[in-house]
Amino acid sequence: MGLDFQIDVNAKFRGAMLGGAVGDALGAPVEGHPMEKVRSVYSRGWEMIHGRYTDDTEMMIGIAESLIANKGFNGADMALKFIRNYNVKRGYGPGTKEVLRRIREGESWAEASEKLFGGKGSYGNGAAMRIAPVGLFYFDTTDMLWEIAYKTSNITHSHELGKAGAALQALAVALAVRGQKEDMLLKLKEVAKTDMYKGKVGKIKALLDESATEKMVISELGNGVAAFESVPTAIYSFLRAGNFKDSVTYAVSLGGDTDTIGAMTGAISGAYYGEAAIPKAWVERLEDGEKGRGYIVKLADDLCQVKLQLLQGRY
Ligand code: AR6
Ligand code: MG
Repeated sequence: MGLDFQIDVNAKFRGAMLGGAVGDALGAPVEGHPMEKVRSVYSRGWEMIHGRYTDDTEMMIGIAESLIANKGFNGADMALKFIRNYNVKRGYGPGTKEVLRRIREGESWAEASEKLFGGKGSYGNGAAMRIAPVGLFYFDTTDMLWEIAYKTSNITHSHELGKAGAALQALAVALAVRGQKEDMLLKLKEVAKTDMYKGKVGKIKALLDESATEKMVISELGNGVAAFESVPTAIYSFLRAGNFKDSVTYAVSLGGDTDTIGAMTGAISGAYYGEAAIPKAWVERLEDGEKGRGYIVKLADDLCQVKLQLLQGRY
């Protein structure tokens, strides 16, 4: 493993984690707004408004912390990290709020999520929005990545469509680390097990081929809080653009669940283009408190170090 490779991978880890946080913070001020309203809020250009991230990034931080501390997946510890980091002001979805409360009150971390939504579990995008560190850590092994993405997701989201969406997002991040943009859809289709996501991957291809309008993208792929209405939209936003800024601003401009679609697009794009491709002004405006920008960069570096050491058989 050459030094150039190590530097390149580290820049991609930083790109994915910072890119996710930046996309989240850019989308946060317009969350839930329709496309036209987003345009008017950002009418003077794509400036970072307040730079504050939401639950998406807070939970992504928990995943990274846990993977680093355990040199891999440890469900009980990951659930604990989610609970320790939990700040109600970050705007958590109702399902995730309930699961974390149940675990805090003593229910098993492995089963609490199964009680939600009449026993069906959540298919919200809350598992996918935070999954980037899993995509990074298992970037070289699709089987492990898939398995750990499901396990990580199941802590809060037990519906198959919630977990499959998160696994797809994780694999998109991994393929981006590997530099596989051209054949990303082919790879995603190979592993997508559900008809829902197979169908969505097909639609992404069709929309790319026909230079679709925003309205078409919203109606075919979605811009909502369900994983199947947002993960494919993030992948599309990455694939249609030629740089980090265009992909993330496009994702946010669609309206709807802008912070999460922005976060997921930012994570994939950052993993592909690397840290240097993220507009400096956005990074500088990103909050930098206790677990802010500096901490996120440190987590990306630590995650990368652990991964590289494992690859070199050092543990
Ligand atoms: N049946 C019916 N509706 C469902 C089901 C189901 N099985 N699963 C999810 N929903 P939730 P999240 C709907 O609450 O995924 C935050 O802003 C239901 O309306 O698990 O953690 C985040 O930043 C449910 O409330 O939250 C994300 O952007 C909603 O989907 C977003 O919210 C979301 O699922 C989702 O976060
Ligand atoms: Mg959010």
